[in-house]
Amino acid sequence: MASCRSGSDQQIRDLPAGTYKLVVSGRAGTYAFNSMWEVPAPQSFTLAAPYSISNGVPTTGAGNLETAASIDEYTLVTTTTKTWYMDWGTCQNSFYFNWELRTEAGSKFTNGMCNDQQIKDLPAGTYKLVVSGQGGTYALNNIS
Ligand SMILES: [Ca+2]
Repeated sequence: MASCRSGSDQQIRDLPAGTYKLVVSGRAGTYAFNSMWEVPAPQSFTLAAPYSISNGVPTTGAGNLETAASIDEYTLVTTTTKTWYMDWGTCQNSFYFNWELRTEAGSKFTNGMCNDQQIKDLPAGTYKLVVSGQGGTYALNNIS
């Protein structure tokens, strides 16, 4: 069903219930299979101005990607079109840290990593900030 490249983690989506056999083959040598676990459902939060996030803020589970496959989703509402500045704080595993700002309809408005960024001319509306990565805590000091 699925195969892996050397050392790369992988998600298997929508695996039907059943009995499976994991078959390992390749060139001679040792290998390690660290673990296999169920991907947690995304956690959802609501952000209010000044839209800051840190471990446990605004509520438990925020600011923390508990596993390498965790996703945190933040809903925020803006009332006027303006340019926003996203001031990201420390992100563990920042090399793999990603965020995406989606419109209410679910399409991507912009995205980025753990670097401060301006979002130009964001129209008023309801948005979802979706955060993913390889696990660890992160902080968004504010969006202003
Ligand atoms: Ca979380």
